[in-house]
Amino acid sequence: MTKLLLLGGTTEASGLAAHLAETWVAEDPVAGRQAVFSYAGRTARPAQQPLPCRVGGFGGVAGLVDYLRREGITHVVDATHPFAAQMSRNAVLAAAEAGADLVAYERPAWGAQPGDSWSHVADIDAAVAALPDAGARVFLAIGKQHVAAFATKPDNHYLLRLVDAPEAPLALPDASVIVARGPFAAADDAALMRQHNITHVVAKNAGGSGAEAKLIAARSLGLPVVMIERPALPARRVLGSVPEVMRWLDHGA
Ligand code: 3Y8
Ligand code: NAP
Repeated sequence: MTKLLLLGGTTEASGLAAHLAETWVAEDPVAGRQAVFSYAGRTARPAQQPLPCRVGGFGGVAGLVDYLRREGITHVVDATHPFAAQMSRNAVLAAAEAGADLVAYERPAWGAQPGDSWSHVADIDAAVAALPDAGARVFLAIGKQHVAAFATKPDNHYLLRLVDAPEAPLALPDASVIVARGPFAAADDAALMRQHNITHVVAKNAGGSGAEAKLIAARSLGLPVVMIERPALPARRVLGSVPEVMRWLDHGA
């Protein structure tokens, strides 16, 4: 019996879930294979998945060990976002303790293309430091969890794109909000940036296609991008495609 926990929350995770449901789980009518999809519960209405789905934290490493043992999980695919560092660290430790096999399924980081003007920074605070002290018009598409960090530079205008409408007033005196869920299109992002006279874009090096539109738009408009590089993650096996994950699942390859 193979029972898989898929830690999701990205375009790639959704793609893998669709493949697993259509082929891998369906292929074995005696239910020798099961898969469950897991969301953190970060957004009000996470996208529907074609697999049984659980939402919410596990309760740290110990909680995840208990879950893995209780549910008889034999394999874990960490397909969380490259910035979901805490989840990835917990998953490596818990899988080792519970004796489950783990791989990460991750997209490559973006690299600057000709015509890009990127400045690479290590984290959110360094991104704030990289911005002008006043007068800039900044497109912030890094989620609501990190907005408060920019309050130390209140004399810029911030255009925020969030998955859910903010419940409380924003910590930024001069900001406007767009509520939208990716994946996004470059032409729409370019029109948005022109409409708001954006002068700077701040982005996480998410990789993949779902968050890339703003970079393509910035390039077409010749805008500078402050690129936040990925957090360091523990050593683990990283696969880059659905076929690689399926080979690993079926043959440990
Ligand atoms: C978890 C699951 C799909 C998945 C879509 C990807 C692409 C679109 C683009 C911009 C950038 C941002 C943000 C973003 C994108 C995909 C992918 C991606 C960036 C959902 C989703 C979950 C989340 C969480 C959410 C965060 C936030 C980040 C908005 C689902 C829709 C900015 C990251 O408090 C919060 O609101 C937290 C929001 C974490 C970043 C952050 O750190 O705050 N993603 N986004 C839900 C859960 O686990 O409970 O609902 O589908 C997934 C996607 N978001 O198949 O359609 O693959 O990354 N998501 C970033 O990458 O920069 C927006 O606006 O250009
Ligand atoms: P994080 O900081 O690494 O995780 C913090 C805690 O949230 C984890 O310790 C865990 O709680 C819980 N958690 C995270 N992902 C989970 C999952 N898939 N299933 C169950 N619990 C989960 O994570 P984050 O950066 O807040 O991201 C949360 C989710 O949003 C992730 O699934 C990620 O894929 C998705 N997402 C994040 C970003 C981003 O920029 N961070 C972008 C797009 C999508 P416990 O310790 O209690 O187990």
